[in-house]
Amino acid sequence: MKLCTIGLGYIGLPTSAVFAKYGTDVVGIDIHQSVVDKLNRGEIHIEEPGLGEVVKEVVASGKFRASLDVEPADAFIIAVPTPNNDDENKSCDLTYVLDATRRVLPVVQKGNVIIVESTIAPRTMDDFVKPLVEEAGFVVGEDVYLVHCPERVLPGQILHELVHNNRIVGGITSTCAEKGAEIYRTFVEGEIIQTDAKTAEMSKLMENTFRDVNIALANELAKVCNALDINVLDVIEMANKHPRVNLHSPGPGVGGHCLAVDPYFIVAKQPELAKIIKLSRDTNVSMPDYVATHAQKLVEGIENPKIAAFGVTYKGNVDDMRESPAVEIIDLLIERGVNVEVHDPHVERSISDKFDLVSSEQALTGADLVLVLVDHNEFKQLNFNELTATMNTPRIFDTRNIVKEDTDSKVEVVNYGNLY
Ligand code: SAJ
Repeated sequence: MKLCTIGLGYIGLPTSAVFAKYGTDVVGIDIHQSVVDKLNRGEIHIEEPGLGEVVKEVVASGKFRASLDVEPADAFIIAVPTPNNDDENKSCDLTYVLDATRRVLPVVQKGNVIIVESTIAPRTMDDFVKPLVEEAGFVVGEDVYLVHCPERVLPGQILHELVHNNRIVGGITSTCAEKGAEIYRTFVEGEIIQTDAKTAEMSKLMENTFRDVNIALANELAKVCNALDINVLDVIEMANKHPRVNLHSPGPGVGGHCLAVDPYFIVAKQPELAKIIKLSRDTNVSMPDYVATHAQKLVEGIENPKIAAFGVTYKGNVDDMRESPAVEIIDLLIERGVNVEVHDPHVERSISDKFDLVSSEQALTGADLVLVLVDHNEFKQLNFNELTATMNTPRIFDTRNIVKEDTDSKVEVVNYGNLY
């Protein structure tokens, strides 16, 4: 089988590499010449554990190559971004998905399978993608098989989850779903569940929405407990001893290109009905201001205070800064006139024009607060002696509850449990 993947980002690249590793001939398409060149040298442009080795191997074996131009193949996988539109309810911007479909159609032949893996608004396959394929003269389900197979892998564990997670394969017809399932059987060891396209679209969106709503509940609880002088972390620990309760962890906000984006796709389709989903988004969006305001309070009374912000990515042990609440918090503090120096061992260049990245030594020197914004492994064991020696005021505000207090040291650790 030959596969042509459109989009070589966080999903398209690992998916292409794994198909190639399992014997499929894969050509991956990207619009960036630099990405194509780098991949063809066997190097990668994103951070993901284990990915570098697999790409190197499949480029060397000739099973994978990258190109700017779409080529004929047996199957096509579209894995391009679906950002929010700039409208009131942040609806799903289908531009890249529809453009990719239009690019593929001129090389499509009878019997081919077209798969959209990008996360899309409910009914996108039926209402937007299918008509494009029909306009090109194909009968969907007879000439060409059209499928939505949403990606569900967790950044940081993509290679493992690609193989072991269950897959939902939503076909426009049941034959489409069967043809799609056949392709994923190449390497998927989890269950492959066949359904229709709109059920697959909504299931994917609800997975991320479920998590977003639960994190919003934890963040709301943190605010309520803080106002009532109750330790929220103890509350969560106690409540989670109940066999049917699983409170999530409060944090500095919800980032990444999934949870902070996808729930809006549902809200935009039914704004009058999707009320909890919208409110949860609002709660999570409010967290950066909450954290920035509390960080400012913690340095109140200090003349020209300096904050050392640790971490800019949307979560730990990744290099992805998309929708990162950490970036928003740092930008907010800088806009409010606070002196902030920023350190992140996983990132080379800041995406914000408001700050650059510095070494941890430089950030800590003369600082009055370490603001831990990301749960990178490197931040779990901060050197308390270094902190006491170099900081002006040895204090930490740990928004991720990862720093263990050292009672022998002079460093004060504040987290959501004792913020009140
Ligand atoms: N977060 C919290 N508290 C928590 C858990 C997470 O504040 O208790 C924050 C994280 O720090 C981060 C954000 O939420 O900012 C999202 O992180 P995540 O680890 O929950 O998820 P993502 O965005 O990395 O990946 C999600 C996954 N979806 C689910 O777990 C339901 C993944 O399986 C999907 O494939 C991915 O979205 C996607 O691409 O849609």
